Amino acid sequence: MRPKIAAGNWKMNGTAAALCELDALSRALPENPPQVVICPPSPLLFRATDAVHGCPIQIGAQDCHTEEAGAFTGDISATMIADTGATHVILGHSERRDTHCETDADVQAKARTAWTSGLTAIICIGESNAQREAGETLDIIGAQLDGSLPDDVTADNTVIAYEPIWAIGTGKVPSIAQITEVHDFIRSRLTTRFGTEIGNALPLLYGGSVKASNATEIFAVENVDGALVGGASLKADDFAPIVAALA
Ligand code: G2H
Repeated sequence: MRPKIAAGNWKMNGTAAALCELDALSRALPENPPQVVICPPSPLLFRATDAVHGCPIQIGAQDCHTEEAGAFTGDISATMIADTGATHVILGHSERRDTHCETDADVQAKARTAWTSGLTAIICIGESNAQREAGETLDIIGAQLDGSLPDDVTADNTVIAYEPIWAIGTGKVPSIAQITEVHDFIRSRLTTRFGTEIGNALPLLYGGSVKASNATEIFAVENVDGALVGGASLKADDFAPIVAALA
C-alpha cells in the first residue's frame, strides 16, 4: 500500500504571519489524515517546524544545493534544511528548471545530497505545452525520470510529482484520461527500471491547479497517490478540503 500524500508548495509566498495557517490546518485535519507536508519559503522553515510540533504535519523545503556547504551565496544545503527539523525537499520543480536552468543531472545530484541528510526528495517532472502539442509528452517524461532519479531510489527516500507545466498556476487541468495515461506510463517506467517492489511502492503525486473542486476526481485515478498543491495550499480553508478528499 502506498501512502497518500498531500503536499503544499507555498513557493515565494508568505511571511511569519502565514504560519497561523499551519495551526488552522492542523485543527481542520480529518481524523485519519493522509501524510501532509507543507513547504514554505526557507526563512520560515525553523518557525514552521516549531509551529507543527505535535501535529501530523511535516515540513519541507523547496530546493537544496548539490553540496553540503561552501561558497554558494544565497543557496541552502540539505544539511541546513534537516537542521530545521524539516523532513522533505522539493527538487526539480519546473519553475527552478526554467528560471534557474536546473537540469536532470542537477536534480539527481540534489536528490543524493538530500538523502544523505535524511530528507525525502519530492522530484518534479512535467512537459511544456509545446511538448504536449508536439506529441512528445511521454518521451519527455521518460527522459526526465531516467535523468532525475538516482539508481538507488527507494519508496522511503523519494516521492515523484507529475506537474504538466501548462497546468501550473493556470487553472488549466489535464483531463482525467491525460492524467491516467501519464501516471500509468510513469508507474510502468519505474517498475521496468527499479523492479516491481520499488517501482510499485514509489508514491506518485499529481500537481498543477489542484483545488477542492477537482481533487476528488483526480485522487480517484489509480496511480495518483496524492497531490503537490501550490496556490490552494496557502490558506488552510482551501487546503483542508483537498487533504480531506485524500483521507
Ligand atoms: C504546481 C503547483 C505546485 P499550482 O507548481 O507545485 O502549483 O497548484 O498553483 O498550480
